[in-house]
Amino acid sequence: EDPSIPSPLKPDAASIASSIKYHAEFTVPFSPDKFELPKAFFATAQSVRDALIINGNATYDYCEKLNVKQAYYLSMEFLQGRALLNAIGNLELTGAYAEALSKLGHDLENVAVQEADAALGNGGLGRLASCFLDSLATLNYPAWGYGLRYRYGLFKQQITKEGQEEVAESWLKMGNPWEVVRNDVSYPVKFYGNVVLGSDGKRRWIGGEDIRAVAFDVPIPGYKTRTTINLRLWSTKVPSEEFDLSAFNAGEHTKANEALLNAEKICYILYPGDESIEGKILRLKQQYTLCSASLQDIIARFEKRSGKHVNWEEIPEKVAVQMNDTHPTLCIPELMRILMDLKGLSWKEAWNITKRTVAYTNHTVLPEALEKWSLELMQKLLPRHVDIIEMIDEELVGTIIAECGTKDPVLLEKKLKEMRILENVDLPPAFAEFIRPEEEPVASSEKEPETTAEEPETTEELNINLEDEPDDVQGRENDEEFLEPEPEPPMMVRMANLCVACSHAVNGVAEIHSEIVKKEVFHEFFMLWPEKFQNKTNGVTPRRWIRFCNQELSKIITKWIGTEDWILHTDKLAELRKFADNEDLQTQWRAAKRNNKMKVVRFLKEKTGYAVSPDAMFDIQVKRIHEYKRQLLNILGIVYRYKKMKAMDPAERTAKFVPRVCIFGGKAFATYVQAKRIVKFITDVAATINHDPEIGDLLKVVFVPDYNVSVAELLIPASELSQHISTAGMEASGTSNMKFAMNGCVLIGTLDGANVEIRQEVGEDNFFLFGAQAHEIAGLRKERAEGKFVPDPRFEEVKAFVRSGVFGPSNYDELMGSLEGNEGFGRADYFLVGKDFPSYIECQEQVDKAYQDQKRWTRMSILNTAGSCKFSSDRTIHEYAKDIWNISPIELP
Ligand code: DL6
Repeated sequence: EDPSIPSPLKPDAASIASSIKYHAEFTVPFSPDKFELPKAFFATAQSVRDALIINGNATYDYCEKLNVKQAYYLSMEFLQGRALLNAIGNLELTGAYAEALSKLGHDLENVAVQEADAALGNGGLGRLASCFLDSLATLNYPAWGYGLRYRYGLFKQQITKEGQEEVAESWLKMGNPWEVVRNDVSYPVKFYGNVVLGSDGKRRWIGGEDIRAVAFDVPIPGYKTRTTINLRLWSTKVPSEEFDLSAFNAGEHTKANEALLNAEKICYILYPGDESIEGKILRLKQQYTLCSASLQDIIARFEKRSGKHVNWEEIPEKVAVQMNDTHPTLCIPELMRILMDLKGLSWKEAWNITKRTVAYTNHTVLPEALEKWSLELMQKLLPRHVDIIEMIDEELVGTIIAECGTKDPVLLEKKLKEMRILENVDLPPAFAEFIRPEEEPVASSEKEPETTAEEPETTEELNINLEDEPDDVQGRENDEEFLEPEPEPPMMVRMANLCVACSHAVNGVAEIHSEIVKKEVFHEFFMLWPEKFQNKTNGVTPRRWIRFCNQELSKIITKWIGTEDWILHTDKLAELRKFADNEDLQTQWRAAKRNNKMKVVRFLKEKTGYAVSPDAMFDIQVKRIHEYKRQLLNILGIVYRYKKMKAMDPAERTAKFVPRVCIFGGKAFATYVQAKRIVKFITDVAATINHDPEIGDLLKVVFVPDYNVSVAELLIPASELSQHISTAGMEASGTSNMKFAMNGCVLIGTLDGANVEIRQEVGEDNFFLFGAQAHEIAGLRKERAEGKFVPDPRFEEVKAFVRSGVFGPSNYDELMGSLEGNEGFGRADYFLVGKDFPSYIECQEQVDKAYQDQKRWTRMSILNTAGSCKFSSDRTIHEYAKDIWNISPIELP
């Protein structure tokens, strides 16, 4: 052993310092003369990475040796955030790293904030995937994550006078010190081309456009264990660095680079706009790249571990593939293709293996979010997969007919309509006799010929019938002359139906959501295969979401429980219950909260210029901006409060209202116009209220720009009240609600998603409940549609106030109109803001009353932390491992 090379497995401060110095000199992409913060971060991260690689290799070798069953989590999103503090925290090296850096003239906290957030996700779904990785590693499960290495993370949000503006987030600008590129691990991924029948009677996919997916590995350390699992992210490039040298030399520079750009753009951004055909194609290419490269990799590993005698039927005993929502659905036909076309298995064999290998998690019941793809588009891009999907659809049709029988054709038709994977497509010829002739589906699907066209040059050539509505033909309806024939409904592939038909397990992410999945969204499937359906209530990692982001509270918890075991066994948090009224604990608890609030006060000043008081209640709603999450209800509640305040004299105002800082954060999808209007409205209200001298510290409203994981880590520990106020039945689970509760924040919310279970766990008295319940929503919408809804006068008052111009020149017609039966602006309060408004503002009055009694409030806060045991992702992962994946932990020797 060369003693001059520092060993990452001897982690005292001195050896860490020399490892950092080594990296600063030899491995970082910075010039040699300075050792400033960005370079210090990079060198520190690389020194940590050494340890992670050693542990990661040991974990890999051990799994290989034992050849145990392994779970693979496929997700288009991983919202990792920053990694440094998490990694050294999990390795229990935080103190040693702080000391080492201080020897080198730097402060750990300043170094850590140099790291760009890895924002390869959009919201809860992506952050859940990241929490799962932490728990999988911590609990020593053999598992990997697979995703895409987007060059640009979720956009950076800037708040200007116009509202939200999106700017590209180049998180890789300075390089990524955590990843290891594996140039020797790459797979071909094909698009377009033809399917031909070989002389052996088998179908083959040939021609088309080929790219390669290259593996980038990110090691994921567990807490207090050497187990380090892998997040493999794919990046795309051209095969064998194709470059058209003659075109380049002839001055055709763009053409020379065309193939490269075509391949690389697949991994440019998460969720490229898909209004255009180009955008749709790119998204489908992304999904297929993830599925194809990951499945090829998984199968290659299975083959290698099998040794000389590969028994393909053993795949389900060695491999579990979890599809995080429908985005990775293509891994179903891709696994079938690999097994049949490349490994020579029969349809029956491949189908049996696939069904026992894949499982699906549903994360949304919003109809518009249930993915569908144009069959035509898919046929052009992935002709072999469409072949396979058609056969799966045929298999499903056969099962439905066999189960339902043909005695009741109306029922049979209803079931087929709801359950088939292909929508608006004729029944396969073998089953055509089962359709009642007078009600034959309108779409005629002339089956594509055996071979499909070569890759088209332009999108016009694609000539695809997308699902878009025809142009507005208002006013022409009664004019016989202009009556056009009804356009044929487009043929679509319903990805969720494909998932349910092929998965051995289907789960929702909170109890109420899983019930809705069974009783409504996939009811017919549930009747057919009740045994497939499960619930797996989400969870969050207590390492990142209390231990590391809220150090002060963590110390208090450890002190009062008498052990830090709660970080691994959150059921121990329940022991705090018995101290909920203890004055010493209450005093320490409040002090920790105040210190966390002080950090936020400084942060808000720096980011927004607004000065807020740490003595006011911090009331927070941070999540993606969406109409169903009802940021609009929150801000209208604030407007109502402001209006009431203005009508009172100062003494009355101060007696009645608790001072509040109302904090919003979240991004609106770039093309979601209504969500962007909401952002603009919040910032306009903030500008008026915050500058009103009569109001002062009694009410402040702040929209925090560019909400991301790191901002959440700062805000959540400082929160006192947090809002989870979706229209009941629409939020699948929510996970920030769990993080807030863990950090001693009291929730105000509807009976929706995981709120229901949180309220059960923390106790009804410690949760502010309001609003209509999920089973009432359909009736309430109907009532609205029939014009029977009578709005509360306070709701009318608040809308009129907004329209009066108090918050600027706009009358907010589109927003206010959307809350009324005003068809011009769409959905006539589809999200029932007006219905829930009275109970919401009354509930907020209860919040004020409770906060005025600080002892009562602190008790509620402690009981929220104590009651949050269930919401650790460790619990969730154990459940997936046992009930769905059938995997067991491994203990590294
Ligand atoms: O399961 C994680 C997370 C839930 O907590 C949220 O309630 C839910 O909205 C979110 N779902 C999605 C689905 N998006 N799509 N498609 O992000 O999942």
